[in-house]
Amino acid sequence: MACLVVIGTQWGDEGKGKLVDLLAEGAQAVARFQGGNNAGHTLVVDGDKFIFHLIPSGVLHEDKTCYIGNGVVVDPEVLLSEMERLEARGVKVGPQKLRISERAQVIMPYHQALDMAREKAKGKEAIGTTGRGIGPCYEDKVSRVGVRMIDLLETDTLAAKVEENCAAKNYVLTGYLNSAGLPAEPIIAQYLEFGRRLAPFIGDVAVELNDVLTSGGNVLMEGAQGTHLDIDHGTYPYVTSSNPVAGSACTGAGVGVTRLNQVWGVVKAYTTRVGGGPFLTELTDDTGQWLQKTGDEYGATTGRPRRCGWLDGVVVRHSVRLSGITGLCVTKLDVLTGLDTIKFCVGYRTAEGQEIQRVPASLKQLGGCTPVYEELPGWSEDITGCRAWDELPTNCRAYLERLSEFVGAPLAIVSVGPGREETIALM
Ligand code: 2SA
Ligand code: GDP
Ligand code: MG
Repeated sequence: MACLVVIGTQWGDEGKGKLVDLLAEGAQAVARFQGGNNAGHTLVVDGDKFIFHLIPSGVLHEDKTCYIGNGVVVDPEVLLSEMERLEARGVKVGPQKLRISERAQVIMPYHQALDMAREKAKGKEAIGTTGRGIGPCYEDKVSRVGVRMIDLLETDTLAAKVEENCAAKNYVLTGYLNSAGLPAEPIIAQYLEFGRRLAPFIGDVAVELNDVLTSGGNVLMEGAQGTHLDIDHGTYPYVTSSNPVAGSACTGAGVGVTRLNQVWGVVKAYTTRVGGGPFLTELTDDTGQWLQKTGDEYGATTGRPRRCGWLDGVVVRHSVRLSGITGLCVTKLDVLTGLDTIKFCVGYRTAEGQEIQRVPASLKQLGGCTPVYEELPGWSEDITGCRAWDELPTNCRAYLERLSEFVGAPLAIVSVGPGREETIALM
């Protein structure tokens, strides 16, 4: 393995959490490199369900160290409560187990206030964010006014930054967004207290991860969200504010490009999207509702129902290209059981009648496209007990083979249920 990056190839919620938990077995370290507590990564272990928002999905393995890289935006309150919830369930999360980059940006109360007030002001045009303050926090990072984890350990630095930021943010919140402003003092006191509690966990994650690799250890990089939510490569502006593509593992964890060996892309066997934005293969009919119900498609962070539709090969192929994906992990195949026919999108027909196999940057152009489908026969056999390729029904294998051929990447893993054991390894 050495350094394996696991990313989402669609609009998130492909099942990255399950895969990372499973693959963590062969790693010494598991690291998050982008996003924040907008993520909801679900694991089902021995029938017990865990949802992680900030803590990497390797945390249930006793002997693995989990890292939160510099590219992650950290809400310390959410992190501390996630740690407490884990401890209450018997999972110890000490400073040997969890390391947080001193360079990671901190989500502040004014980030969340801005996120929610802006979404409200946008009305019908809202992005459909998770309301966790992700966008405003990344904005401050790029504007060079952000608070970093290390600042929580320096009273003067923190006080100066919070005072300056509150003044600027309150101007916008009260002046433009018709919302309440936030006083600086209580925030400073609260965040110094968070810093005091998190101090033993804060360190130079880039150095520590490189040490693991240099000493021959394996590192698993855990992507959050999905490629089509990428701020550069996704359906902008209906995207998140980070880069979920594999290349971001380098900048977001402080590991050199030449250290990455493999990139595995997680593909849900159909497509879901939560929040606004284009979704060409969306089904607003009975089949869409059936997928939503059968797949239990609700946001793992906000509980919002996820929009559902057919698998879009153009979307996945775009992701294979952008991240240099070397293996596909196909999840939720079991959800498709019982459908007579399954549609697979292999192109977009533009308003002018031309067939294309790439995602146009213009939302206007994309909105004028209709999906071009291939129809494949479904299967009715229960596949949740399958543990080997040959045990899968012929039609099921044909669907997977067509996907792999179309997107140009080999199959690595097939997942037939949420549990760790409900998995077929092919690599
Ligand atoms: P944000 O909050 O600024 O990142 O929102 C911007 C867009 O990114 C989408 N987004 C997500 N899409 C799928 N899953 C996510 N995590 C949760 C989950 C989502 C939930 O695991 O189910 O619970 O609602 C996630 N996080 C961000 C978001 O919907 C916006 O379209
Ligand atoms: P992530 O954000 O990519 O980690 O995915 P989420 O946890 O948000 O959503 C994936 C959901 O699908 C979770 O509830 C998982 O437990 C579940 N899941 C993962 N793999 C499978 C699978 O193969 N079959 C079924 N039925 N559920 C799965
Ligand atoms: Mg999720």
